[in-house]
Amino acid sequence: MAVTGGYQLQRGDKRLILAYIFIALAHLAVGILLGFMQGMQHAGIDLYKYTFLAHYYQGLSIHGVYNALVFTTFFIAGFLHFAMTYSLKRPMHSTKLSWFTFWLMTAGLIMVDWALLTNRASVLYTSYAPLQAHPAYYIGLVLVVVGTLLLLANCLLTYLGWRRDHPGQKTPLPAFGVLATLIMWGMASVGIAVQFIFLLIPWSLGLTDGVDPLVSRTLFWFTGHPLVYFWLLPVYISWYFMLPKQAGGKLFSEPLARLAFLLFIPLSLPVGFHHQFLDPGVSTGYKAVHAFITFGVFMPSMLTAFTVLASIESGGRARGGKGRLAWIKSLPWNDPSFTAQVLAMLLFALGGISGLVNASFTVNLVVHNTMFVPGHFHLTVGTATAMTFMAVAYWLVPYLAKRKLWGRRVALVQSALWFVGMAIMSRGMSWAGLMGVPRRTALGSAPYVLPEWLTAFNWMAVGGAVLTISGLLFFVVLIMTVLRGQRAEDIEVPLAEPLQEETIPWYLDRFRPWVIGAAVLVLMAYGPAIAQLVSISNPASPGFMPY
Ligand code: HAS
Repeated sequence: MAVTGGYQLQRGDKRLILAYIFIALAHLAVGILLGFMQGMQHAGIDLYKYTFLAHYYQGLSIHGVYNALVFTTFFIAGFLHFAMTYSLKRPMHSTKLSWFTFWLMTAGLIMVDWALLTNRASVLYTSYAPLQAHPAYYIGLVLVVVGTLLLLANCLLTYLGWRRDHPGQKTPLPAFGVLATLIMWGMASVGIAVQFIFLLIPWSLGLTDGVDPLVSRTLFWFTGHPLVYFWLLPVYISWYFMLPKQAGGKLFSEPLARLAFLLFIPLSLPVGFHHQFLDPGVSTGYKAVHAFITFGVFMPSMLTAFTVLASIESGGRARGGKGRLAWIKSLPWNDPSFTAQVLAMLLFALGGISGLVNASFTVNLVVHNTMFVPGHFHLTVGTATAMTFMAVAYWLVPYLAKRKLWGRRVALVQSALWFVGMAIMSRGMSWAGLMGVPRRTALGSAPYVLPEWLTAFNWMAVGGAVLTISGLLFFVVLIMTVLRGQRAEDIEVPLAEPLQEETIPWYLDRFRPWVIGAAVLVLMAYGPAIAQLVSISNPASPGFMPY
């Protein structure tokens, strides 16, 4: 099935997508800089005293929120808007709703920015109570999340319109991926909606006296784990439906691709207790259930590893590559967008393995709350997601700005540096974690640092410095592309076709059975445990702002 081709996006859509990407990248720039300062702090060099930041924890909160929440969410909103309209070859159902969504999210973001930059929300990106932030921070985040739900509504309406006009046709693949991502996220967001609206906002406004930290954390992780798949599924949209074309090949299996996206709907949700293996108040039985389902959600990523690799191989062979492995040489390694994504995959394989270490109930005792966990998530969200979004920006920004990519070689060097920097930094973090080094700690000024930790800290600092140079190069390439890139009207949008035309069973093109399955699984895996937590809840903790 030819996915699509040659559709011209409306000017308003292009502007909107560019605006989302601009906000995402502006926040990423600040986030990267703060990451560098953290790395230096761990190596004993305090750069905070030269800034307006009050302390390490303010910097860490901004770093986490900007990189993990703002960069991702705004980039995803722009990219999904693009993938939806381009693959269905029609504008969104409501242009007014699209712009309202953007402005609502931006208004929320301004509140979040204000609270973070003025040290009123140094509660780290997990918003753990009883650390308390200014109400503006919580309300701002709620507005951003409501924006993503409005995007879901607009995409669903657009899809229904498309279905009416194309009876009996299969949903084009990128749009299918967009819907799977947003439907999963819509269900996942229930946890933080309840946490923020009924617990944290009234508490921060002084309308309630206290909050129960355990109930609050449980609701957070109800959303918090699926949130990582909200960061990952747009990456898979690129790896499955775009990257094969960039490799010069085709999507190896359409049914497997659809199955992987659909499996994430039921399997991403009931796994939040794997972040709480060490928390009291939740029975071992429920923790074990979540551990098993976590091994289940590993599967669609394994499907992805094999399907995407086979699709890339089809590209290598189509370009004349032969032999068992010699085809790898024929791949378009001079294309920074392609190369960056393959490098991201290589590190993501390690990120997946470290995820299994985390998920293994008893082994989690060794790594929980240590630097091992940041070692894991810099290989996943910091590499698979961030590097793929950079790679997407390398063709999407030229397409939207109608300019050729400036500095192809610089972009290649940038991608290689991100790979090397992340490999070094995550290696240092994982190693430190296994020695018991705590995460979320100003280690550079901690009195208990052991001499044997120092080499790992230096790895973290060196990796962080390499990443900062890479980040700088990324922005140079994009800014120069917009300002100096050669004008071009014919920038190609890479959309891959399946290797062979196949009949797709109805359940691989419909979401309802998977949504019902997800709801049942969530009720079974979470219902009694949450009821128990609420029944013993003691909402007595006042807020603390220790910084
Ligand atoms: Fe995770 C903690 C388990 C995936 C992000 N995770 C975190 C935190 C973050 C995060 C941010 O069970 C910290 C939260 C906090 O602040 O406390 N995670 C997993 C598991 C997976 C997983 C089992 N995590 C992700 C992804 C993330 C992410 C994806 C962001 C995008 N994670 C955990 C657990 C914890 C946790 C526990 C809690 C730890 C604790 O104690 O606090 C799986 O979904 C991973 C599946 C991945 C794979 C890899 C597939 C590989 C592919 C590429 C291969 C292609 C190749 C091609 C090699 C199975 C698809 C090469 C090509 C050539 C041409 C050669």
